[in-house]
Amino acid sequence: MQREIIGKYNEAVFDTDRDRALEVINTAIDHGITPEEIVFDVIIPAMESMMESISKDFDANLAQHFMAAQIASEVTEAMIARFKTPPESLGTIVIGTSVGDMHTLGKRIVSGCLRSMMVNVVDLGVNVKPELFVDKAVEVGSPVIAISSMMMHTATSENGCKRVRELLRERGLEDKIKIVVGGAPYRWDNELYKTVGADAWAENGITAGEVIKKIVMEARS
Ligand code: B12
Repeated sequence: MQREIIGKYNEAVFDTDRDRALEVINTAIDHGITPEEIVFDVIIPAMESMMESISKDFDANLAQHFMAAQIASEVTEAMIARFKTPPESLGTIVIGTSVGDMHTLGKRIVSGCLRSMMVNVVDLGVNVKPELFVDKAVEVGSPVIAISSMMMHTATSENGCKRVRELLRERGLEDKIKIVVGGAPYRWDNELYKTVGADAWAENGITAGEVIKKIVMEARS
């Protein structure tokens, strides 16, 4: 069943046929597949295989990338809203993309994973200024600032994670708030998180959830 759904969903996404993709997902839900399974076993692998084929197919254009990401994003949002409601929140964290970065999908998936792990998420959106990350983290008592960067220049920018680190240092918050980063550049260079001044990184939504939840739990004890 799962394989059939993945096949049909992939076909619809490659054809950038939004309605057909949603129909495949709705049928799967009717057959008892959970929203969590849809995101982790269908949407993410489909996105990965799309990325792989895009990197091989030089005719694929930006509009195609965008449409496919939009469909994945729309389905992900709808499924995340239906994830099992956590009985009790373990804590709250803030997340956003760094200045200049409009890529939303990875951040949404990380947020969804965290919510399903009982961690409350304040999503600051895209193009988030360093000051806002820090001010909001202080306001909501977040032990983690999670920064998503999908481009090398937004990951390494002086106005991104590096500036968040400076602000935490200036305000004496380094013991209370940890920085966790993620996105494509950190997968290309596993040591990059240190260069930009982060405390940790994670390569996908599930490991991101695990790394962040661990810090939240440590902050509680
Ligand atoms: C889809 C896409 C787009 C879509 C975005 C749609 C949207 N609403 O998000 C559109 C078409 C709009 C787009 C635009 C652009 N893009 Co683009 N895009 C991509 C693409 C193909 C996939 C990104 C994606 O959605 N991945 C799927 C998700 C599920 O994966 P993910 O984001 O990596 O997230 C996972 C992990 O990284 C991790 N994670 C993510 N965030 C976080 C945060 C934390 C805290 C943690 C712990 C973990 C974590 O968990 C996530 C879930 O598993 C990538 C190629 C690639 N290989 O990544 C290029 C890519 C990122 N784009 C790129 C570029 C250059 C651009 C543009 C500049 C193109 C242009 N000339 O206009 C613009 C920039 C717009 C801007 N200012 O941000 C380049 C960056 C190159 C570089 N060296 O920096 C890439 C790598 C393509 C390439 N090979 O050249 N893009």
